[in-house]
Amino acid sequence: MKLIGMLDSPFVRRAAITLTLKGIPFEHLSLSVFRNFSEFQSINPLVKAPTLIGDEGWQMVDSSMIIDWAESIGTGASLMPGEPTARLRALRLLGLALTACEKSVQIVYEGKRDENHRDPSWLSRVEGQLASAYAALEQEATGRHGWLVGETLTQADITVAVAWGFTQLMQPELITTARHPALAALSARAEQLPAFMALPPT
Ligand SMILES: N[C@@H](CCC(=O)N[C@@H](CS)C(=O)NCC(=O)O)C(=O)O
Repeated sequence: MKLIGMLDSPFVRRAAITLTLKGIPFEHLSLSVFRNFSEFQSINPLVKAPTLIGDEGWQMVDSSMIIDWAESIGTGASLMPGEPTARLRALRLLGLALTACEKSVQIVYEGKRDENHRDPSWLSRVEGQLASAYAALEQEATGRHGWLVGETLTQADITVAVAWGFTQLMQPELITTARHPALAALSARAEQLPAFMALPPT
């Protein structure tokens, strides 16, 4: 099995960390959707990262689909709580964290445009959405002891920590540690886990 995409993508990184935690072996091909566009396209014409390629030749895109499948074939306890109240909380947090990832990525993409073609009003809208996602996540993380949903690591912790790390790499001036101490602490804790350390966002 091969996972294609760079670990500086939060979507690729959450998929890679999950595959690792679920004990699913994979080969990582660190191709950029920009710098390695042609090579990526020759493998998957969609040029979407992450792309998972099965030993039988099938391909799957989208980190949430890959994670869903990893849950069904992997070993060990599920990273998603089964109890409805805990599952609701995990899903709500995942929605916020994935929105944060999406908005951070949109800001990066806007920065790739020629300066004359950037849209300041669009950028300001996206920055506001990013700030709202992190404000909501900070509120959810404040005062939690243990992980975000109960005492064991869940997919919510993985995705929130990966989102935080990505935004800190890309827009640290917009989303500061000073205003998000609970998220910074959660992320620091997650980044100490062997699966996070083995898959740094570079
Ligand atoms: N919802 C998707 C988002 C994946 C995504 O947008 N990945 C970016 C890299 S960070 C990508 O493939 N960009 C190239 C493109 O959209 O053309 C997921 O969770 O996997």
